Amino acid sequence: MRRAVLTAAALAGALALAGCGTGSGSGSSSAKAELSVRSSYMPQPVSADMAAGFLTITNRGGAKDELTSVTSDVAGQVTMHSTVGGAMAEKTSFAVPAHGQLVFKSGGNHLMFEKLKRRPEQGQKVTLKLTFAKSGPLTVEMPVESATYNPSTGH
Ligand SMILES: [Cu+2]
Repeated sequence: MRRAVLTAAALAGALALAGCGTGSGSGSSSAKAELSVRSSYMPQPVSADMAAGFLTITNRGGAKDELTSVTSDVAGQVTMHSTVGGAMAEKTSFAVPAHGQLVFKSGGNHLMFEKLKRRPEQGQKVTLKLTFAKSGPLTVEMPVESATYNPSTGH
């Protein structure tokens, strides 16, 4: 009998705690993606009709998002590629994990600017628009660096 009472009390306590937890769950503003872009650059293209671009998208929010398309004023088309085992594959979207990063870097994921309208040169900037599944679009001013630029050394 005593045991049964204790169990009931413990249960009631657990329920009360659970109720408290859901009641204070109104602070749900962190449950969406908060995206920002850094470390963007385009190596000055060696070809007259195609260029590559790299950047890092950081998500400080508690929900994932998805990069679904990229457009640019200098290119007729921008495609997104992954590199797996040395071979590149075009992808229609890239996941941006919650509290994580989506990295485009030399030798890995990259953007391909196709059908160039002009040939970007070192010192110029290229404007990009990134479109996401949930978050609003982001505009990026991507600097054009030397053809052999290495972001870890800065040259
Ligand atoms: Cu590619």
